[in-house]
Amino acid sequence: MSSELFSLKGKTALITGATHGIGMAMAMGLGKAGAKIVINGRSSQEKIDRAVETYQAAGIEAYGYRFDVTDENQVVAAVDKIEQEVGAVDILVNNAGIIKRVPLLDMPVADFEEVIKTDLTGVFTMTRPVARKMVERRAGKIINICSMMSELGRNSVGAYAAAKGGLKMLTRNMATEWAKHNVQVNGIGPGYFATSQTEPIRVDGHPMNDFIVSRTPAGKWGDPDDLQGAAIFLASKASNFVTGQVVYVDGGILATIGRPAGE
Ligand code: GCO
Ligand code: CA
Repeated sequence: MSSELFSLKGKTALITGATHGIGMAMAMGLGKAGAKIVINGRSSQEKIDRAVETYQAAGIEAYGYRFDVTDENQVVAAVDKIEQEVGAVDILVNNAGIIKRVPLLDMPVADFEEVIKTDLTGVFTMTRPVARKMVERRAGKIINICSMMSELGRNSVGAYAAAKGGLKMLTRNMATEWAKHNVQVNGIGPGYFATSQTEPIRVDGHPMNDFIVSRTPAGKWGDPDDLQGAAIFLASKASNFVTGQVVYVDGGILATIGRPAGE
C-alpha cells in the first residue's frame, strides 16, 4: 500500500540539468520509483548521451534532449517534441542552475543578470509550456530546486541568493495559481552536498570546508542520494494535498544558529 502511494510507474519525469550532480541523483531516484526519465543539457550532446547511458545501465528508461531552459522558443519546441516522442510530462523538476561566487561590489551587472536568467527566469520559461499542458490534463507535479540561499545570505553568492530567494516565492505563486487545476508545485532546498558545484569550496584547507561540516548539525556534507526521498514524495500522489512548500534537506542547518568553535 505505501509503495503504491509513492510509485511513479507509468509517469514521465523531465529533470533539467540532470547530466550530473544532484539532478542526476534525483532523476535516478524517480527512475527507480518507476518513472521514465527525460533529461536535458544545453552545451554538449556528448555529455547528455553519456548521462542517458548511465541511466539505462541502471535499468531506467531514459531520454536526452539538448536545449537551453532560458530560451523560450527552444523550450516550447522541446516540450512538444518530448510529449510526442516520450509521453506527457507528468513531473517537472527544475534543477538546472548556475552559481558565480563573486562579492556584490565586484560583480559585473552582466554576470548578476546571467545568474538570475538561468536560476530564476529559466524556471519561469521552462515551466510555462509544461504547466499549460498539466493544467489542461488536470494533473501535474512541479519541483523547483531551491537552496539554503532561499533563506540565508553568504559572502560572494548574492546573485545566486537573489535568484533562489525569488525561486521560493515563484514556487508559492505557481502553487497559488495552479492548485485548483490539480497541479502541485513545491521546492526542495538542498543543504550543502558533495557535488561538482561545491567542489571549489570543498577542497582541503578551504575555509568553507571545515565551516560547513561544523555548521551542519549532521556533521557532514550531504550525499546527493539523500535527496531522492523528498523528490519521490513530491513527485508522487503521496503529496497530492501538499503545495507551495519548500522541503529543506540540509542535515539540520536551518534548524540552528550554529555553535561556537570548540563546543
Ligand atoms: C555556496 C552556495 C552553493 C550551495 C547550495 C547551498 O554557498 O557557495 O550556496 O554552493 O551548493 O546551493 O544550498
Ligand atoms: Ca504517462
